[in-house]
Amino acid sequence: MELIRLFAAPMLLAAMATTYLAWTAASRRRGSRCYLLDYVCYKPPENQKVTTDMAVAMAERNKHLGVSELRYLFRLTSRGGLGEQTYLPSGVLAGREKCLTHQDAHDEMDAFFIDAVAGLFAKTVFGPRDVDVLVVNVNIFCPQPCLASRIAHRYGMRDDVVAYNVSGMGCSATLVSLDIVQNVMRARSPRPVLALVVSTEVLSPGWYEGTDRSMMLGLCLFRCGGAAALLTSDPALRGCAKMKLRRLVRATVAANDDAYSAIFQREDADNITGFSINKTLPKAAVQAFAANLKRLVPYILPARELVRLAASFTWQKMQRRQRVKIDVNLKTGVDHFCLHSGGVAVIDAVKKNFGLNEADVEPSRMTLHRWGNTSASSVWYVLAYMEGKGRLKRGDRVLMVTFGSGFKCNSCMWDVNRDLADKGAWADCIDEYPVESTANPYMDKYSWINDNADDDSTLPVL
Ligand SMILES: *[C@@H]1O[C@H](CO)[C@@H](O)[C@H](O)[C@H]1NC(C)=O
Ligand SMILES: *[C@@H]1O[C@H](CO)[C@@H](O)[C@H](O)[C@H]1NC(C)=O
Ligand SMILES: *[C@@H]1O[C@H](CO)[C@@H](O)[C@H](O)[C@H]1NC(C)=O
Ligand SMILES: CC(=O)N[C@H]1CO[C@H](CO)[C@@H](O)[C@@H]1O
Repeated sequence: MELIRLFAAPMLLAAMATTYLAWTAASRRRGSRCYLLDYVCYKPPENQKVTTDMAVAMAERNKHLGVSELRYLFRLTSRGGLGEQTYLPSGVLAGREKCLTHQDAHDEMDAFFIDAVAGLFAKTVFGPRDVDVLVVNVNIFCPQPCLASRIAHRYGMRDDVVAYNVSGMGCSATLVSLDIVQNVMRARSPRPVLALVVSTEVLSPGWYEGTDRSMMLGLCLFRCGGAAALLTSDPALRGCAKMKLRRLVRATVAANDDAYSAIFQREDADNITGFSINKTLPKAAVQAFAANLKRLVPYILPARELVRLAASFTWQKMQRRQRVKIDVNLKTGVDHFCLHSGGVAVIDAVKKNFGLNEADVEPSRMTLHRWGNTSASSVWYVLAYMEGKGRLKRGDRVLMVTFGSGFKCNSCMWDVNRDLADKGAWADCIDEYPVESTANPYMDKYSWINDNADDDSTLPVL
């Protein structure tokens, strides 16, 4: 019996390795061709920049907030990891946050569409009438007609363009959009498809003026931003593409109560609607990432690492361990980690749980510092940071990981096609980064926020 067990392990390993090799070879052949031609991250106008002083003034003019709420809000601000250059909608900056209108939301979107989408067409040889598929993802604003129609209208797109608008799918919606694009490409293959993906978030309709602490966090983190990307399945364009999509995996852990309620839109005790963010958020992110990785890992890690994992798994099983623990070394298959810069706590949790170091998460931290949490578009800013720093070289592998309400973790693997060095939206500030500390240097001025630590226990981790 013992002998059989002893031999079973190497045999199992050999079988697993062979199956894996055959399987990945087949899936590589089968895999859709989806190339990223180019992308543009939106840089809002200078007059929408918000400094610590402006954020403090804004909080102080909210008459709902008492001293204890202000103290709480400022403490969050001081630890949020945001710098002095993030952007807010002009309606809020003009002091109209109490009475933001439907038109304000449209204005916010239009400014982005005009700048980023037009910028993208200007950067490539393609025009709006070349687009076959248009996917727009905006979470909390779904007007009639939808935003996809608004873009098709503004740019005079063809009448056979297939347009999708994705809403309510949280910060990980960028990869939901990519998944849609990839599926259309597969369905239409071998006919080539040109796809435009537009990812952004509006702040105006979601602005929260109440006093529920779990809902105040958003104000300190969410900032204006957006990105537009052009993708193709035409192999003839491979030479000018920036990256090739290798594999995309989606995971939703909504069956778990805590994960499901980690980010929730609801009314507070005064019936003011807002987004509550639960302390359980970093845990939900780690759980969703683990669920995602389980399916992604076979496609992204080299055979030797998979064999090592299989061996470790078999060994633990043979020892009849109750809980099998697998330490995946992601770095064997990934050169760059492009993580959603949602907040400091999520970045820290992912770093700790998946064996990453500070250099791996630097692009995400710096993106949070420069642009804030720009929701679904944040990964594009992170990618632009890596590119701007000249770190993306031909053949490099980039793992893009997004998190969002649901709770979802969608991730994908890109292969870099050529050396990239476009500074994009970072052009005027890339040399100032990385900053040594993302702690807010101006909070000393408001030292009274630390006078009383009584309400620290209710501070959700950022
Ligand atoms: C956070 O989630 C837990 C568990 O799902 C729940 O009991 C708690 O009420 C939530 N807190 C807030 C502030 O929503
Ligand atoms: C909130 O709305 C509910 C249902 O309409 C109502 O019963 C309650 O009194 C409202 N609360 C406040 C504080 O206005
Ligand atoms: C980032 O912003 C989005 C919405 O804009 C929100 O769903 C998400 O929870 C935020 N991330 C964190 C860590 O707060
Ligand atoms: C899938 C999805 O989010 N569809 C939305 C598209 O836009 C319309 C109008 O803006 C919404 O009502 C849909 O929910």
